[in-house]
Amino acid sequence: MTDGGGTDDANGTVGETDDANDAGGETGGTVCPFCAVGCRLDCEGERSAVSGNGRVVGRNGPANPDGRLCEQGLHAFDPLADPDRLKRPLVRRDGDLEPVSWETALDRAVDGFERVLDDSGPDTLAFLGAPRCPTETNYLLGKLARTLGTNNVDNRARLCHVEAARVLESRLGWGATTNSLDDLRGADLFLVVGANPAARQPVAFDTAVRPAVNDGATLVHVDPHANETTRLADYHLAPRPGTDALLVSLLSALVVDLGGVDERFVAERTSGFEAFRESLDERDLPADAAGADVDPERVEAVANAVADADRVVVMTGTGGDDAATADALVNLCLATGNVGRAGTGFTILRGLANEQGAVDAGCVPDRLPGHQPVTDEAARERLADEWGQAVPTTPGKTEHELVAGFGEEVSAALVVGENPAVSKRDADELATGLDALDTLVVSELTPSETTAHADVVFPAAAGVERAGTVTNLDRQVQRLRPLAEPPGEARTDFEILSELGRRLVGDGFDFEGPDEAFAELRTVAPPYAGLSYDGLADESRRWPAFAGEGDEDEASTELFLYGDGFDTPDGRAAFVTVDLSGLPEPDDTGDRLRLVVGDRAGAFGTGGDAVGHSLTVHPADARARNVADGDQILIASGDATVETTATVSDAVRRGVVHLHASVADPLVRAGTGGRTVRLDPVEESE
Ligand SMILES: Nc1nc2c(c(=O)[nH]1)N[C@H]1C(S)=C(S)[C@@H](COP(=O)(O)OP(=O)(O)OC[C@H]3O[C@@H](n4cnc5c(=O)[nH]c(N)nc54)[C@H](O)[C@@H]3O)O[C@H]1N2
Ligand SMILES: Nc1nc2c(c(=O)[nH]1)N[C@H]1C(S)=C(S)[C@@H](COP(=O)(O)OP(=O)(O)OC[C@H]3O[C@@H](n4cnc5c(=O)[nH]c(N)nc54)[C@H](O)[C@@H]3O)O[C@H]1N2
Ligand code: SF4
Ligand SMILES: [Mo]
Repeated sequence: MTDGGGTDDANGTVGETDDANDAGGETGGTVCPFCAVGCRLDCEGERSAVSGNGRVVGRNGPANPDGRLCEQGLHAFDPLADPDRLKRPLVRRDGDLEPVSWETALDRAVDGFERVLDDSGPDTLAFLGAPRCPTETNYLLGKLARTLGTNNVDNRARLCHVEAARVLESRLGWGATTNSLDDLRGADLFLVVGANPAARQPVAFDTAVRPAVNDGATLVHVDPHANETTRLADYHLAPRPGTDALLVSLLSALVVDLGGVDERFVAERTSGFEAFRESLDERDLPADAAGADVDPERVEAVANAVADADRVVVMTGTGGDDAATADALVNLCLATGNVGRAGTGFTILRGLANEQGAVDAGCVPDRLPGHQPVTDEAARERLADEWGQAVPTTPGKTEHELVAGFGEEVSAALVVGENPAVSKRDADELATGLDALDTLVVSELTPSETTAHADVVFPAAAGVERAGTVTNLDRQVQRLRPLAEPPGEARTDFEILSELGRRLVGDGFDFEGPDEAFAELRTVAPPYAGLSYDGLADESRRWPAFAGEGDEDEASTELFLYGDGFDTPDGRAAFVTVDLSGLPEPDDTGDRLRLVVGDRAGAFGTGGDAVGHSLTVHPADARARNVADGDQILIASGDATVETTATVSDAVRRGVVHLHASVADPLVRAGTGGRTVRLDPVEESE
C-alpha cells in the first residue's frame, strides 16, 4: 500500500554476468568507480578497455554476487573515450592555463604551497578529497596535510551522511553501517528514511532488499516525496520535511506500548532505558501524527509491523541526515533489540565509491586514520612515531568551513577529485573566493568549474585506470586493478600526491605503489591492521579486522558488528533523550510551499541518469494556483527565482514541492529557515 505514484521502474538492474571471467573468485576485474555499493566489473573477454573496443561486464563480487551492474556501472569506461580528458599538466600564465611539463607544474604547486606556509602557516592550507579515489590516495592526502602541520583535510561527499555517522560512532562505536548487505536478505522489515536506494544504490537494493520484500519482508518508506523505492513499499509515510525525529520517537512510544521491547537485550546490552521510556510519556499519537502531518492509523500500522518483526533494518540517506533523527532511530533499534544481530542494524546509504574509505583513511578534520580522534594524544603519538613528524593537535575545519574561508582564512587549496565551485553557496561569491586563493592546485580528469580558477591542474587517471583498494558502504575492502592506461601524460592521484609529498615534506612519501601505502595504513589504523593487500587479492574483507585476533583477517569475515558488545567504554549502548527542539514549526505558509530537494548526486556525469528538472507539485496545491501539468512556472524564494515546468502529481505531499538538486541551488541559497517557495505562472512572452 503506497500513497502517491512514484516513478516507473526505470532504474532496474541489468544482468551482466560473464562466467568465463570468473577466474579469481570474487576479486577479479576491478570495482565500479561510481557509487558506494562497490560492484565488481571487468572488460569483456579478449577485448581491451585500452583500445576502446572493450565493453563493461559485471563480475560476481561481494556486493553484486550475481554479477549485476546498474545502468551507471555500464558506463564505467566512459572516461576512457572522453574527448575532454586532460592529458598534460597545466599552469596558469598571464591568465590562461597552458600545457607544461610535470616538472614545471609540480614546481609551481610546491612554490605556491611553500609560500603560503611561510607567509601564514599551515592552518591556511586546505586539502579537499578524495572520496572517488582509492583509500591509499586518501591516506596520502591526510598524511600530506598533517605532516605539513594542519588537520584541514576533508571531503564534502561524507558531509551528506555526517550526522548519522557521528551518532553511530558515539553511541555504538563506529561511524559506519553496522551490518552487511549479504546479511540484510534475512530482514523482516526495512525502515528507509530520506533515501531512494532503489535508484541510488540499485544493485544493493535489488540484491538485498527487493528479494527479501518479495519473500514477505515489509518495506516502510519515510519520505515526503514518493520515489522508486516507494513503489516496493508496503507503507509510505510522507511526513512534513524535518519532522522525522518526532515521527520515529512516536513509533518508539507505540512499539513500547505494544510490548515490542526486547527486555533481555535492553537489560544486558544497553543503559538508560528507564529515562528513555519516561521521555516517551510525552508522545501522543493524535498530537504527534498531526505535528508530522501523517495519518495516525498508518503510523499505528507501521508500529505494529515493527513490534511484530523479529529483524528490523534501518536505512538512511541524504534526506534523513540529522542528529535527532539518527538518535531516534538508534533508540528504536536498541529498544527492539535490532542491532548486533544478523538481519538487523543501521545502514548508512553512502554515496560515492570510496566515501567510507576516505573517512577510514583519515581524510576528515577531526579523525586520524582508523577513526582515531585527533584529540587522542596516544593516537597522535603513535602516528608521529610512524611518520617521524608531530601531528597537529587541534581538529581542522570542515570542507564547508574551508570553502567559506577561501581567500580569507584559507590561502592555498589542493583539490583531488572534487568540484567545490559547484555548490549551494553563492556561485559568484565562490568564484571570487577561488580566485582570491594564493594557490589553487587541482587534480582532475577533465576541465571543470573548479579548474577554471586553478593555478595548477594535474591530469589524473580515472577509476578503471588504477590500482589500490576501496571500502564500500558495508565496510567491504576490495582491491582495484587497472583495466586501462591513463591517457597522455596523466598519472594516478596516488603518484601525484607521492610526488608532492616528496617535494613538500621529504621522507615518508617514497611509496612505490599503493601496496606500500596500504601496509603503512595497517600499522596506524587499528581496524585495518588485520587486512593485507595481498590477501585482499584473493578475498575481499570487511573491517574492523584488528591485528592478533587469531588468523589474519578473521574478524573481518563477520557479517555484522556488535555481536558481543558495543565498542563503547562500558560495552553497552546508551539510550538518549531525543532533542525535538529543532523541529520546524507547523506550516503557516499562506500561499507558500515547502521545498524539498531530491536527487542529490555526486554528478556521475554518465548517460544513465534520467534527470527530470521539473517541479513536482500536489494536485490540490496546483489547483489552488491555477497551475496545470506541463505549465511553465516561476519558483520564487526571496529574490531568487528558477523557471521550470510543473509536474502535477500526488507523489509529493500536499504543501510540499520537490525539485531536482541540480536546479534547486539558487532557491536553497535564498531560502531562510523553512525554505518555502512561491509559484507564479510565467507570463507568455510576445
Ligand atoms: N544514478 C546515480 N546514483 C547515485 C548518484 C548519482 O549521481 N547517480 N550519486 C550517489 C551519491 S553521491 C549519493 S550521496 C546518493 C544519494 O542518494 P539519496 O540519499 O537516496 O538521495 P536522493 O535520491 O536525493 O534521496 C533523498 C530523499 O530524501 C527526501 N527528503 C528530503 N527531505 C526529507 C526529510 O526531511 N525527511 C525525509 N524523510 N526525507 C526527506 C527526498 O524527498 C528524497 O527522496 O546517491 C548515490 N547514487
Ligand atoms: N549544488 C549541489 N551541491 C551538492 C550536491 C548537489 O546535488 N547539488 N550533491 C552533494 C553530494 S551528494 C555530493 S557526493 C557532493 C559531490 O561533490 P563533488 O565531490 O565535488 O562532485 P562533482 O561535482 O561530481 O565533482 C567531482 C570531480 O572529480 C572529477 N573526478 C572524478 N573521478 C576522479 C578521480 O579519480 N580523480 C580525480 N583527480 N578527479 C576525478 C570529476 O571529473 C569531477 O569534476 O556534492 C554535494 N553538494
Ligand atoms: S550500484 Fe553503484 S557500484 Fe553498482 S554498478 Fe551501479 S553505480 Fe556501480
Ligand atoms: Mo553524495
